[in-house]
Amino acid sequence: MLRLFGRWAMLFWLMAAALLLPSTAAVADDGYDLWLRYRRLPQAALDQVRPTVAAIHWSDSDDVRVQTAAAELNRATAQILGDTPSSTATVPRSVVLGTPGGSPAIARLRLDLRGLGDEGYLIRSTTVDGQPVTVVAGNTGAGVLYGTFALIQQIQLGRPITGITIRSAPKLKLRVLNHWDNLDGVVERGYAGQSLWDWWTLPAFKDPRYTDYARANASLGINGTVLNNVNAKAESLTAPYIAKAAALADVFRPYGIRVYLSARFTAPMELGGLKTADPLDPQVAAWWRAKADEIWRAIPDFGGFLVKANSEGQPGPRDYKRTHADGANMLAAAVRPHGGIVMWRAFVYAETDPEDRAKQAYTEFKPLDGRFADNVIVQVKNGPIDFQPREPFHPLFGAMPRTALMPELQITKEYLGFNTHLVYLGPLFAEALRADTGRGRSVGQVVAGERLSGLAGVANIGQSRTWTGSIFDQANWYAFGRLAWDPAADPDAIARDWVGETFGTDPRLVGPVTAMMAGSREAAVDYMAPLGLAHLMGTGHHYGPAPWISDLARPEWNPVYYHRANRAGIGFDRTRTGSNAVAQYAPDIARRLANPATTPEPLLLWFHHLPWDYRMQSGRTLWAEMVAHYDRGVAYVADLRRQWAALAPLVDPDRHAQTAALLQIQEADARWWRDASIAYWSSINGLPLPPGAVPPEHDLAWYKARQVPFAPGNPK
Ligand code: BDP
Repeated sequence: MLRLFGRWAMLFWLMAAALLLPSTAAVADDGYDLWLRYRRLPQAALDQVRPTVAAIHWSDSDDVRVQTAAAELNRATAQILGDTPSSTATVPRSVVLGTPGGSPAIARLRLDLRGLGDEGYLIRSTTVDGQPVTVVAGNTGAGVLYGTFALIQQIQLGRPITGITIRSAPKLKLRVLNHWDNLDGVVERGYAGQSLWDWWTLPAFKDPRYTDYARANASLGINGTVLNNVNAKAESLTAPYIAKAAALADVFRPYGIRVYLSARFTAPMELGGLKTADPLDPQVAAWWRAKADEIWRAIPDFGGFLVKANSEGQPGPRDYKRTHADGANMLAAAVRPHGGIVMWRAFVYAETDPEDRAKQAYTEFKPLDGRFADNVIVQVKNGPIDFQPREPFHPLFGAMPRTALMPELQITKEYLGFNTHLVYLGPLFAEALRADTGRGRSVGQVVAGERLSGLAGVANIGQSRTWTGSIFDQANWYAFGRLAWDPAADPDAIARDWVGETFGTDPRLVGPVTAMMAGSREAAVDYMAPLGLAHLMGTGHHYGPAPWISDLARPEWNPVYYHRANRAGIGFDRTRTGSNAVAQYAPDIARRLANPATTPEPLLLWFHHLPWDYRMQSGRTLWAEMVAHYDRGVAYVADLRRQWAALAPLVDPDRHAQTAALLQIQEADARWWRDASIAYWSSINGLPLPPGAVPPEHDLAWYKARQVPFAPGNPK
């Protein structure tokens, strides 16, 4: 081996591996290893893999990301093959990593890397000097890193690694996690413990977990992270916090991950002592320019800012009678000299606006199409309201052809049972990205076609040993990353990969667990908010059912605002006779949604107020259909429990027990949602339960009295 590659002056990456790898000792199967669970393969698989991938890999590149890749591959193969690296030094085959620009070894192979862009990769079985090798190449170190993780995945999943050619490149440029982490360590809508960022001990102490976080993200192709909450504190832009962010950026850089910060619009007043934050005031613009310069001095590859403005009490340009474009463009000018970007959120609504909340963002942003600077990307939640179990796609997608838009998904399950419910979000994400805009392209295609493209996901990560508060919530982080790489990817195939990497490839386990995950989101919709209902949860915490709430100060924070149930019927009329939100969609879509008969049933009550005896496709009345959905949701969860129990022999005891316990909570919660909802709807419609339906366990007063004190993630 040494003789073979010696003349290419290759570097021996084992030393680097020892230096680069985090020292965190993995405790057996507590979930810490995520999907990067490099367990020894079964003997038959080992015999196949070992000759091709020895635990020593070579590159002559000095790109830090290629070095990271080599270190990761060494770590993976050493653990998977169960060998110590030195004992395999004589194995005469291996993997060569690198870029043509940085690695003479790769350059000599004259690989066709066209079309792979800055981040794509090629994995190829080939020969060098008559010796078989596996080559992982990209145009940049980032591509090599992603290709290496893809090769590791092949090995983990027992897929062939000889005779292969795998080419892949991301469809979206910005693949970004949004952490809603506060500087005091509390994570808004976080269900996995305190923030991963220990701001108190940064920048001096770089917790090894930061490196493992970066590894996990890089393995999915995630290339950016916004460190702090969109409900931002100005302090995150002070020198001490910039230094802390810089320390994190140093850890993430070798993994191809850039750091971004949420910016508070009034920071020039709070930190700079200015009298205004008016975006058209020259002093304000100068303050932001100087701030950007200061940040880039500390973090040379800083990505830019994320801004929540004029939403839920946050300050913004509207306070100065300026538009969102004025605000975004002022910041964009400040970051432009550094190649930075501004992600400007369209999650904007106001209680002072009597218009249907579902319409407000479109009304505000659509007229601004073409007015945003070219380094601004407008970040739009997948649906028009707020990360509900099911929403139609946001009408802004496809409606702003001269503006770059990036969808924002919520990975943390604020409205889907926190970390206690097993709800795999792959199908929700895919549904949002595949939605037909009525303009010849899906949401995913619209955004992938932008010159600046991206996908944001509100992170579900905290200090929990499982990272996400449960094993199955890891799959949601995973699915987000995979869909950010390829918005057209199949969520079931993603789940299958995750199960294989997380629990092992035993088909007796992979099939059933993938199937459990596949229907779990629909089950949550069924037991929480069937047929297009939304926003029925308890105030503040957003955990359990409270469709009866009607006394909150802001009208659009009350569930009754959304379901509009009365003796005659239920649902929000968004057709011409109501708010006419349907008119915000492309004509074909609008026409279909304007008529209950052509509205997809899963969205029926989002768009229509219908009588309780409205005839559904099943032949049932609407009321009977609603009850059937509640029952179906509860039955699915009961079934999840049974299936999981049966899998005990195939799953390690710790991870099995934790999941079993959470499923028990979920089943009780699903019944709670069903019973409380049915008790409430019956009190409104005065109808008897459909024949055969089991009455709620308690009366409505009991459900109304039930409190959810100290629920996690609820901002005070
Ligand atoms: C809502 C959350 C709130 C967030 C807000 C947002 O309840 O905590 O601040 O979204 O996205 O869903 O800004």
